[in-house]
Amino acid sequence: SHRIPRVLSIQSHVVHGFVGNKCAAFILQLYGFEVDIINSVHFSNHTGYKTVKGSRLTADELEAIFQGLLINELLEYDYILTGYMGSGELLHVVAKYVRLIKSKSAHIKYICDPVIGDNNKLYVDRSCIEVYKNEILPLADIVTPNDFEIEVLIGKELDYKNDENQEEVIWQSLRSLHKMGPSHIIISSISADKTGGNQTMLQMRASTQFLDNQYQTFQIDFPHLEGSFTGTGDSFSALILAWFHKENNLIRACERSISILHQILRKTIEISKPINTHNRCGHELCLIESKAIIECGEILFHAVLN
Ligand code: PLP
Ligand code: PXL
Repeated sequence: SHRIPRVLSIQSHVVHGFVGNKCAAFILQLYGFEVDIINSVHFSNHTGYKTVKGSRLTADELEAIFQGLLINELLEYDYILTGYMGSGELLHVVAKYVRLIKSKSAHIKYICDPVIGDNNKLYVDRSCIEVYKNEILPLADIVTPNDFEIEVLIGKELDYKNDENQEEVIWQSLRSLHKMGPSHIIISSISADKTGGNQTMLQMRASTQFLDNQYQTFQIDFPHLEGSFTGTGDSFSALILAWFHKENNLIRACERSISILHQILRKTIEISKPINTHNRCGHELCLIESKAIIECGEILFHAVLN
């Protein structure tokens, strides 16, 4: 029998715009997944606007939701996806129930975007860091950190550009993170600033750990697009989940996901009105208008094995 794959997605909800669950639900439902949605925050809009109103889920509220699902025997998933959580307390409850869901079935995959911050700035409470390290990473199958999040998680600053052996720095850091739990790691973009490379390009790096300390590592180079976008990381992790399910292959999943995201950004630049975010121009992703792009999944950029 062909059962519809079920996903539990725990991320932000915004009334207007596209970040967190607003991205993940649309993308995953479009691909035919059944998505159960827990909102870690319920905000008017993302935090780039001049004001944000709304509320955050508390650890007790999250515990109650999970208890309801558990008692009704609804805690049965094929995938778990998490993004912005905000506090260590909330993450601790997530870890407890991911552990429980995984204990019932061996095939479940947990895709975790370990949202901590970017460009040396935290946008979650500090308490998240230890919970990610000690409780979440050991349960995660696929993680999608940015380069700042890797540094925080492995507890080491990475100096790519000034290091004689840049490749070694990157791969050592990936291996350190593998040792903390996840067998798949995807850094969706490293800027040319960091690598000292071609300024018009970005680089994805990814790594899979097989049994007995064997690794497969690869990169995908893709063009940098000017502009300020939100929800790209959240869309990316949902795309990875979907294409990892369809392809059962991390390389193909990454090629599809980064190619689709690039086309969504091009579409957004082409048709969207910029919004004023902290005196910069920003764009809400034009996800609905990108429906055909998401469904098509054309590969524009190819992986190169390292
Ligand atoms: N800014 C804030 C306030 C956030 O909560 C988040 C969380 O995801 C981000 C930025 C990061 O988004 P991304 O995962 O697309 O880098
Ligand atoms: O996409 C990241 C994100 C998630 N959640 C909230 C946000 C943002 C980005 O601004 O504000 C609440």
